[in-house]
Amino acid sequence: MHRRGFLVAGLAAALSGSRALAQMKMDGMSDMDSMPGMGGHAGHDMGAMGQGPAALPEGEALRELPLLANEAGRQGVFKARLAAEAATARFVADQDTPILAYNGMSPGPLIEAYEGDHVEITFANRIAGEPSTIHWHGMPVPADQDGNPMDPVAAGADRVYAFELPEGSAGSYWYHPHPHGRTAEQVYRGLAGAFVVKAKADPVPAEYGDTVLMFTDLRLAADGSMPDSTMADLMNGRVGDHVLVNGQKNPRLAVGTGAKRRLRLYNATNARFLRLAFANTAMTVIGSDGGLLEKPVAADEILLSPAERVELVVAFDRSGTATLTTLDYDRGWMGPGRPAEAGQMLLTVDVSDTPAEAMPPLPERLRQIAPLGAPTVSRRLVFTETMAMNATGMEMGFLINGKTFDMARVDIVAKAGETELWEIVNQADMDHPFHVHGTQFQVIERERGGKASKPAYLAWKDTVNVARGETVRLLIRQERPGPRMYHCHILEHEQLGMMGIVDVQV
Ligand SMILES: [Cu+2]
Repeated sequence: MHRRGFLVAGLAAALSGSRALAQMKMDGMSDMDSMPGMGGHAGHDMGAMGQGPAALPEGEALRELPLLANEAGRQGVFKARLAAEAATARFVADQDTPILAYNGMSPGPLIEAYEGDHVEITFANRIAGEPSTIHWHGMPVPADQDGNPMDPVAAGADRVYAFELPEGSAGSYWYHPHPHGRTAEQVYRGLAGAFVVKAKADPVPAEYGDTVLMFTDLRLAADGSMPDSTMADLMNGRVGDHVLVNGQKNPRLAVGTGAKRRLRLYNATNARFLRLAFANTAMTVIGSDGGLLEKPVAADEILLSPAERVELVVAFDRSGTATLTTLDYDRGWMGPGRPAEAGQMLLTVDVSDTPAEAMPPLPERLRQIAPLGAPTVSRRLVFTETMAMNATGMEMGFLINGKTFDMARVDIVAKAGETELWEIVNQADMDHPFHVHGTQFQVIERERGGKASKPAYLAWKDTVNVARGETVRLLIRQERPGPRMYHCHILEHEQLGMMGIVDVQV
């Protein structure tokens, strides 16, 4: 409210032009009309059509993400080109869906490089009339190579991103656009890809394979197009009708009894919280955003908030069907139309009676993680929302320490190489997944309702969910100088201002 608030309509105009503004006003109205007791999905564009979401074909064989070819032709260098451009996808028979794609694909091609590699990727922005960038999410790259909103690549322009992958940086990273005011739309229209940095010596048996499962979220209008975002989408973050895995709805995988598979799960959705169970299997967490844990940890379920990743070893010891499904999770939904979180089938695994080839056991120790030592500085970041109805519409603001993002303002000055304690305090009514660029951090404590708890294990993270009413304390050390973004990774919230800049100085 007050001076910090936004008028949705004015905001929409600023973000996406006047065409989207009209759309937003209309959808906003229909949301409000349906407010009392209507269970309809606020995000839908279907009110006028009277139809539910389109049915997508299910049960195709799971496709592995195609690899981005390395054009360097010599050891220790990864060189390639990524073009962001308009493309067409076919999610439903006989309907073309205009999307955005990297090299014609959504999700984009899988980048696989090794610790110690020099990476050089030429980005060609071929999105008509829109700036873009490539942000290397979670990766230890220099500030001026990180595709932040201060370094846009104009429509039609090319730029080279170059960086080294340090020893010890093996992990499950990803890449996506981060242009000012356009990130949310470019991502939900299709721009996101996985970047796996492999270790030269990997303790996980090669027999388990190594498969990326990238979750994205799709909403289709009756004509096969992706509808513009509504007011409910801006408030809650855009949640679609279908969670896709590597671009497919509920694909199938076939394994023999006793098989173990290494799976890297990516939440690449704009705003969907994925609480996951894998029936008829045994799940073991072996890695987080920034690579392997010290030891494997058995898990019954996984909560992946937007932008988080987890590395699993899944054992298929019982023949029959094993399904990866979503469970209910209440992340605080504003207004009507809370989507059904539970019961989405993401992946179906057919476990045959035929025994799999013998699988070596997972080692008891995976690697050592040095705890970040005693902090020299403490900081407190308070997340709040302001929302109110007034005569002209809904006013809302997404704030960190009472402020919305200003590209020209440095919010925090930090010193390279120094450990800091960051306390992320969520005083808002929704969960907000907190992300920092340029480094990985270690969560040391969570506090909720006056009760503090330590995490069960040490892990490298670049994104952590901060539930409503919760405080998360983490240790963080930036090694490289330059400005870095920190923000909520519900991309609509980031876009509406829940972001700041930490300037790291030598
Ligand atoms: Cu948020």
